Amino acid sequence: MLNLKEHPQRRYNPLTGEWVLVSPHRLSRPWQGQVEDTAQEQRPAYDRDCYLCPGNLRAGGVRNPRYTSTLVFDNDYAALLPGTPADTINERDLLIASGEPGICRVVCFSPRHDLTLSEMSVPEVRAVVDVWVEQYRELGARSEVNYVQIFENRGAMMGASNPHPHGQVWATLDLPNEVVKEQQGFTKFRMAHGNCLLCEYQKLEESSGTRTVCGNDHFYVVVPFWAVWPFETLVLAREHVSDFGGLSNEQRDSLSAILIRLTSIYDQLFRAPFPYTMGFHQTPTDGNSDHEWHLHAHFYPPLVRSATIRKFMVGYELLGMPQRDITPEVAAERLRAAAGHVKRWPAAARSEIPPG
Ligand code: H2U
Ligand code: ZN
Repeated sequence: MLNLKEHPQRRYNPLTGEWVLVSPHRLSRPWQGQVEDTAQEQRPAYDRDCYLCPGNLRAGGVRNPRYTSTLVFDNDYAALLPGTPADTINERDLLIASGEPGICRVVCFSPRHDLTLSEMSVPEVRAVVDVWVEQYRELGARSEVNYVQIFENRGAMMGASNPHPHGQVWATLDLPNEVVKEQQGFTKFRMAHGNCLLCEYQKLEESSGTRTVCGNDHFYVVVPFWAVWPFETLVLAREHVSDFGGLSNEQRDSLSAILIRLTSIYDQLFRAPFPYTMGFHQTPTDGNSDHEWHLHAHFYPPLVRSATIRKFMVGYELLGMPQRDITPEVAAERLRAAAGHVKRWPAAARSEIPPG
């Protein structure tokens, strides 16, 4: 009999159709590899050299306004450019390319240089959520935008160029790879079961509670059964909401609170600020109503065991498939334990961990 706590195993990700190798027996392996330097510098509330702080000059020569809440601007080094010809090139089915018009924006979460989402109040994060909703609507309404990818890279380890709290929005003509895979996952599950994959998954996870991290009225956080990154989490809307366009006022507050709660737990786990890439997946803005989506966010933190040891996708993972040692169940347990040690919860983020 396969014992998920003991035996090497493959786990299936029904969202992407990919498998991950889990090796629970390998946890005690010694480590003599790279140790990341996470020396914490004290950050000032305002940094005159920061290109995201209010009133400062950006690289393109534009001066930021003296903003008091959030700020959105077109990325001065945009990876995508509007007006790019969307022509396709195909040489013998071997050399295939197509032009990708798009728009890249930067979203500053706060005028304060020294804060992170975990240290902001619910109304402050709510302002960020409102900007995301606005960006999704505004960019998604353009005929040449079929997908709006909203994300945050936090921490130098994840390649963030600046500690000032900020995220990015990339809007493209084509659906990106991960989105194409997930769309197939939702469709395949609905054809087989007549229901939404993530509605069903959430019910299943909440009934056992084994992988539950936290939750509130409208959102629920789980370490997915198929997680690749050690402390990867999935943030799910409890009701079937397809995208930011369908979020009520209450749901937006609830999302703000859960983001604060989850990032506080992460900060507590090893040492703040915990690095990660996070981002939202939701309905493409291609006007194709056949596709059914369930709004969710992925958090992909790279840390394994401490603030200094990170996971690399190398070796077998590059050539074969992703692999993990600590099981998703143990990771969820550790995140729940960390939650119990958070000293200062922002008032509205204090909601209880669902029993499990
Ligand atoms: P990251 O830290 O996630 O890389 O985001 C910062 C973005 O800010 C980055 O994409 C842009 C970079 O191109 N940027 C500007 O748009 N203007 C600047 O003056 C510097 C950086
Ligand atoms: Zn700054």
